[in-house]
Amino acid sequence: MDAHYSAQIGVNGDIKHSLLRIMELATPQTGHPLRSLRDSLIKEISQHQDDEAMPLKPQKIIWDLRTAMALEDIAISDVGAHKMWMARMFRCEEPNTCIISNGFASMGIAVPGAIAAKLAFPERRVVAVTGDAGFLMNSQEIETAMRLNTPFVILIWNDSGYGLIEWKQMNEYGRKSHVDFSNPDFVKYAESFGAKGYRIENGTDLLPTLQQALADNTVSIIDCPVDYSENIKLTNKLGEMVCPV
Ligand SMILES: Cc1ncc(C[n+]2csc(CCOP(=O)(O)OP(=O)(O)O)c2C)c(N)n1
Ligand SMILES: [Mg+2]
Repeated sequence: MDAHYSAQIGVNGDIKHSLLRIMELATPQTGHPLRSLRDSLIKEISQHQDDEAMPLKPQKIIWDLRTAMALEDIAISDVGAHKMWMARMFRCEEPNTCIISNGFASMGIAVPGAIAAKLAFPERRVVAVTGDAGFLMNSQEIETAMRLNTPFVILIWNDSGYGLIEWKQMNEYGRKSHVDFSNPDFVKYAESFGAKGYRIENGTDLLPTLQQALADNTVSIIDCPVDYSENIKLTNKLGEMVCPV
């Protein structure tokens, strides 16, 4: 509960007991109240399926990711602007198939999270979806993954920056400060662990590269350039929806 969610009734109590009692008293929803929201999100993301722009737009990355992954496969999202897009647009059809570091929102969860997911569900394919900064926070765990033989894909959204922090700075101050950095060569970095590395060179490469990487029986790292100019466009669009004047 915070500024954006004002409760009509507050319930303090044991969570299990409270939920069971609420369940007894509440009337089930009829129909599908969230259907129109779901339909409009699907419509929005579908508009980007044939987008060939380079760097790739967040919506196109998510379209290709959803297309390449089976519904029972597991995506683990790190924390940053990519997480905002994943949470907003990644169609999650099965429970616990999109794991997101929320709450305290610690960066660096994606690679270790993918190892854990693969250990728990060896028969499913796993993708760690991560920003470049969050990836570099725990990328040493590629060694663990190689040693434990847990194959999965690491999809790095490369903007050479703290994308989410820049997004917040632009919203708040209209300029950015101290959020840019340079990256190592992620392909060579992957290879130095004995893993596989791929670099996306044009807008139509991501889907076939994801399909190839998902079929690799090792850790595969995809360096995918992202166009975060879409972030501010989304802020403006949402702003218009809330307050059309
Ligand atoms: C351990 C930790 N440090 C700092 C932060 C604050 N923080 C949230 S997002 C972010 C930038 C993320 O950058 P990157 O991983 O490149 O993702 P992008 O936003 O560019 O998609 C930072 C510094 C955090 N959530 N967790
Ligand atoms: Mg980044």
